[in-house]
Amino acid sequence: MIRFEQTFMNFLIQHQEKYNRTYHFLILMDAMISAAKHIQYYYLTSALKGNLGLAGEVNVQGEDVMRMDQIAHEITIHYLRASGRVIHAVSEESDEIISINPDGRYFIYFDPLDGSSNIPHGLPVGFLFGIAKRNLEGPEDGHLRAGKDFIAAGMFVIPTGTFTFGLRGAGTWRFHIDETMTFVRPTRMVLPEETKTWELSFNAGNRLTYAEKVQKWIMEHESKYAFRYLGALAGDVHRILSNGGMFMYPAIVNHPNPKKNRPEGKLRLMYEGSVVAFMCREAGGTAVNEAGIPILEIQPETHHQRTALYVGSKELVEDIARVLRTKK
Ligand code: FDP
Repeated sequence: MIRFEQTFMNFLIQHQEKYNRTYHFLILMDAMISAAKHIQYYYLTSALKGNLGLAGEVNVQGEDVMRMDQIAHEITIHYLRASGRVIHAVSEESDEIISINPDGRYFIYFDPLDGSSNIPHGLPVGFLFGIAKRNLEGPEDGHLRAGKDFIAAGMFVIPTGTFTFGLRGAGTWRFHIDETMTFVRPTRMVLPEETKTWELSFNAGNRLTYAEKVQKWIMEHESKYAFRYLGALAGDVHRILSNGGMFMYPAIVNHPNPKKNRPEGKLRLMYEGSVVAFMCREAGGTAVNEAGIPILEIQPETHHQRTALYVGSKELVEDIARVLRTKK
């Protein structure tokens, strides 16, 4: 007997009235699901098509290779245009803010294929996005919204086929792709309080480049937790949401080559930091930057703004935040 599972769209319809989301939002989310499936399909077959290479290369058929992240960007913009619900989009793959429909109701901030070091291997990458509402009452003031103003945020892990989705006030939920490429079986994600599964996730090769107080915190705490690092934010945060613990990408301030320092952090605020911070908040966790300020409170000044990121279980993030807020 075939078991029919609850689909993502069905789940959204059920939550629609309760959380005051309109059919416009459903149409936008339908576009994002279509984009994700399309990217998933492309990614699964991209090694065969020679699309895992760098732009500028030529594949075995003598055709110009398009980078997978450019393909993913174009796919997403195509579906967003077709939906007609978005006024402006910010994409990791575009220097400029993309105007889509002057009558659109939403801003969307996305990274269509995050975790680029995994792409040449066909290993897991992420498609992350955050959604905010435009001001419908008066002239639109701007399009750079802090994470606290998001109404939803999500991440697809590609090609694993999982979709984690946070909806303001309604929690964070995980879906899995089935054999018909439908995202099904909502499972509510709540960060475990029990510490025995907690993990720490950071690029260990960078540890001597972190601020001394961050290095000290790591030395004092790391033996208590398992260490895991995939190198793709969506995959690493996927694990933290299930197992608890903390993902961090601290500021680089002690690099032997000072030109390689990144005091402002590496990850992007609008479509990486705020997205995972929003989902973590809805799952009972929190996130801060290098100054110990909550990520969701940071008002972006530019659309590709960077941030340091500490995200995960409240107790751990708040503990390191106390250290980050101290002078030394
Ligand atoms: P990548 O540079 O490979 O695209 O956003 C960038 C990101 O990946 C995140 O997905 C990932 O968490 C992090 O950077 C990995 O950076 P490192 O390779 O420096 O560890």
